Amino acid sequence: MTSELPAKVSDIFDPTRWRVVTGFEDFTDLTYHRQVERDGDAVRDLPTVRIAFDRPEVRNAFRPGTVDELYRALDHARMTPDVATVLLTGNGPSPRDGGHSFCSGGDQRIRGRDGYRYAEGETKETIDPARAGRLHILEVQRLIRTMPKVVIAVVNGWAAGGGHSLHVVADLTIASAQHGRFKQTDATVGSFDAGYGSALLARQIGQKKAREIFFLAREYSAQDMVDMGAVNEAVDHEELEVTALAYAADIARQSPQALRMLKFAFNLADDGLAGQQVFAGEATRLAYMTDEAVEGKEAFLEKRSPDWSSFPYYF
Ligand code: S0N
Repeated sequence: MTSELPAKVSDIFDPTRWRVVTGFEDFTDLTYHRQVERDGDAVRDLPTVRIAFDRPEVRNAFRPGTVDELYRALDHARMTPDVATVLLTGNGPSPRDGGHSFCSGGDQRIRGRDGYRYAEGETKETIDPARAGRLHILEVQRLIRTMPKVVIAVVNGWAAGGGHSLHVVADLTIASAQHGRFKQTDATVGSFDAGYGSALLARQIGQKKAREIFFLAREYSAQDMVDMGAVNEAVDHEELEVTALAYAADIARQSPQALRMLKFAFNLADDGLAGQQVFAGEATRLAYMTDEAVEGKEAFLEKRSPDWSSFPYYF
C-alpha cells in the first residue's frame, strides 16, 4: 500500500486521513477513499470508507454512469469485511461559482422521454434501450437500505431531488450548518420518488411535514431538518468530516453482528416482506452456527434421523 497522499478532492477533505481505494481508477463521477492511519511510511486501514459525488459544477447531479459507479463502490464496501461505515458525501465546492453540494439528483440535461441518456448528445436512435430506461438510482437506494453497514449521509451542501432521497434512505445524516440546504424539487421538474424518498420520509418526520416538503418544494436549512428529526446533527462546516469520522469511530466500537441485526430490525416493519427476508437471512445465518442446525445437516449427510434430544423446545 502506497503512503502517497491522495489529491485533495474537497474543501474539507483531509488527505492525510485517506487513501484511494484501488480497482476503481476508472471512476469519472465519484471518488472512493478508505480511511487510514499513517505513521511515517506505514499506512493502516481503518473501518470507514468515503464515497463522494464528484460533479460539483452541476451541484453533484447524477447521470446513469454516476449511478453505475455509486452502485459499484457501495457494493464493494458492502463486501469488504472490515468496513463498518460508509460516508456518502459530495466533493466541491464548484469551481464555477463556489457553490456547495451533496447531490442535486438526476441530471436534468440528459433526462429524455425514453429514460436517461448515458451521455450528452445521445439520441433516441443511438441510445442503448437496455441501459437507458433504468431508473437505477432506486437500486442504489435498496442497496443502501439493505447493506449490513451503517451509511451516513454527510450533507456538505445542496441535497435536492434524488439527492434529498439519498439522505432520507441513509441510516444517519450529518449536515453542514452553513452550507447544508435541503429542497425536494422532484415535483418541480415533473419527477416523483414515490418510494423511500417520500414514504420513508413521512415515517421519519410525519405525514404533514413530508407532504409540505414535497408539495411546496421549499428550501430548508440543516437546523430546520434537525428540528424535524430528519437530520441527526448540524455542525460547523469545517468540522463536518471530522464529526462524521467521530460517528464512524463510535460505530466501529459496536458489535458487527449487533449492528447488522439492528439495522435490519429498524427496516423490517417499513420494508414489509422484503424487510423480513433480509432480517430472516441474518437469523438463518446465525442459526447455522448452532449445534442444533449442524445436527440437522449432519444427520442428512450421514443418512440418519436427526437427534434433537439435547435441544430444548423452551428456553
Ligand atoms: C440544487 C439547486 C437548488 C441549487 O441551486 P443554485 O445553488 O442556485 O445552483 P444552480 O445555478 O441552479 O446550479 C448550478 C449549475 O448546476 C446545474 N445543475 C444543478 N442541478 C442540476 C441537475 N439536477 N441536473 C443538471 N444540472 C444541474 C445548473 O443547471 C447550473 O448550471 P448552469 O449554470 O450551466 O445552468 C438547483 O440547482 C436545482 O434545483 N437543481 C435541480 C434539482 C432537481 O430538480 N433534480 C432532479 C429531481 N429529480 C430527481 O432527482 C429524480 C431522480 C430520482 O432520484 C428518481 C427517483 C425515483 C424514481 C426515478 C428517479 C430517476 O432516476 O429519475
